[in-house]
Amino acid sequence: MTALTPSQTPAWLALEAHARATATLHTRALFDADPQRFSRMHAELPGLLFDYSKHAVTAETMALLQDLARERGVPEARAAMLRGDAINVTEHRAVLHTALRAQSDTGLVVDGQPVYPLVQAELAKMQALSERLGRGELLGHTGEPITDIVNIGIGGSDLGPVMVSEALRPFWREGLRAHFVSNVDGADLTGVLGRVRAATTLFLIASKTFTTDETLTNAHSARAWLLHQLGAGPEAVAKHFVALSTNTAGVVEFGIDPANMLEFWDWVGGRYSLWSAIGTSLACVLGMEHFDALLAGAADVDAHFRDAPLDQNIPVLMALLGVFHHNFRGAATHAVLPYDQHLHRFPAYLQQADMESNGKRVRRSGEDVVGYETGPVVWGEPGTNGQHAFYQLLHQGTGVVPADFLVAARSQCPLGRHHDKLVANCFAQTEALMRGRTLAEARAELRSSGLPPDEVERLAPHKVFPGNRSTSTFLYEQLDPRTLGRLIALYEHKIFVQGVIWDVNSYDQMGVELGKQLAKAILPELDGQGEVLGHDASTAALITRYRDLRRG
Ligand code: G6Q
Repeated sequence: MTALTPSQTPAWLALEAHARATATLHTRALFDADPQRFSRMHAELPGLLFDYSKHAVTAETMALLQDLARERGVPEARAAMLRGDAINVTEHRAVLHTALRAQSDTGLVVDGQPVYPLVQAELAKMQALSERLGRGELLGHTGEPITDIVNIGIGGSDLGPVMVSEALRPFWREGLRAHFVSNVDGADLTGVLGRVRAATTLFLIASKTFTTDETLTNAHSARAWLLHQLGAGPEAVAKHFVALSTNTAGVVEFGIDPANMLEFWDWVGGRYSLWSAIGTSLACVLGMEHFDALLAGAADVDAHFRDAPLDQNIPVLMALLGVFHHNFRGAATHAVLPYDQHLHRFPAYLQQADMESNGKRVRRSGEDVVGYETGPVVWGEPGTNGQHAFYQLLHQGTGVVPADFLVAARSQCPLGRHHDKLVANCFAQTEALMRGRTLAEARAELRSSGLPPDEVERLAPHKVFPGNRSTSTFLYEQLDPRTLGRLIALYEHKIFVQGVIWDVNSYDQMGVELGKQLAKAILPELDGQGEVLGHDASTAALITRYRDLRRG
């Protein structure tokens, strides 16, 4: 990899000059000038189309971005990740979520251990658990079959399973339900416990480290509730608690037999862990065949990412387009807009995946702070709801917000003309964002509605849409497990490529540590009596006021 700061590389400088020279180009004009624009600016996987022709970029932009990818060593970095090099440099760890979904043994060895057999052994355990559940053979303490799975975890040990379980609701097995508890706010656990019966509930305690305070607090409360409800002693725990973790000692200390533990490894990052034992809730509620299909979909994309040339490589294209908008066009955020109600947690999932990975300001070597934008704010809501809320800003606001639109050709829940209407809205939005509406068009439209000339002039400026707002469209056959696996993996690899270009370590999360440490210090002070010392005046006053208010 080059020793130059990314923003000093020839390709970066060329992109800066190019961005200045093309600042006034309008995508509408680019379409008008080139009827072949779509055919040249899309890429495909079986059953999935990625259309990026509505981005405000030219063929030259794309060529320069590919130069940047090469100069930043993206192909070499990709090879290093896939062969298990310790690319998580701050934690000296390999980054091998791709190995979790490998469809055959490639001979990968990490820390002296062949990876494939390890992964397969855990998958076999997941399958056994899932099958016993499916057959109604997994019995609780009282002998009743388990019907409800409660996953207790947070962050990477929650967001992936929640998102996938919601996305694949039509694939849930009959008679089984999954629930998720993450927040240490007692409202979360209380809400879920109000919907399940202790005798028929299995708790999955999902924590890579098994030290996360929120998860352990929820797990302890869940255990106390269970034993109280069943009127049983600790012997009931074995029938109702399973641990998903890398930390056997922590699991034992909590009181879960290691026989009831599904394991994963420190080369699986939390936000990349849904493919591991952390996905057990999914294997349970969807059935193993659907979990396997999810893995297979991700593996399809791993192969595509590894083999496709850069200019046809969807995650690479996604990453490069993002870099162009964030670093050369001033976009600070990135919207993810699924026209798919079941993907309603997808933006939240990607928020963690992206912002925890690339929300960094120190270069990988630690030698200096970057002098350019890195990870954007990622946000979004499903369409069409968003259209009646924040799309106003996307169309007519002052900022640039590149956006991803995702939509299926076949609905998971066909109902009359609903799906065609959904799709029509999706396509209409990307067209409107790209084309905009000129002043002349606004005037003509107002005139044709019969308004007097002075009203036309008064209103026309408000009806102007600048257009030229960049969007990608992902059009896929249907949101099934394999397609979802593909979509997630596309974003994972996009994040990886951007991290390489920005020269940040996408695989640590030091930024979540400081708040955790301070919370530990403050907790005992909430019960204190005297003066609050050692804090700034605001924090001290808040602690004191909290003590007063809590007393009532
Ligand atoms: C993800 C992060 C973080 C983590 C949670 C839960 O990449 O590391 O979100 O997943 O803090 O951690 P545990 O799984 O260790 O409880």
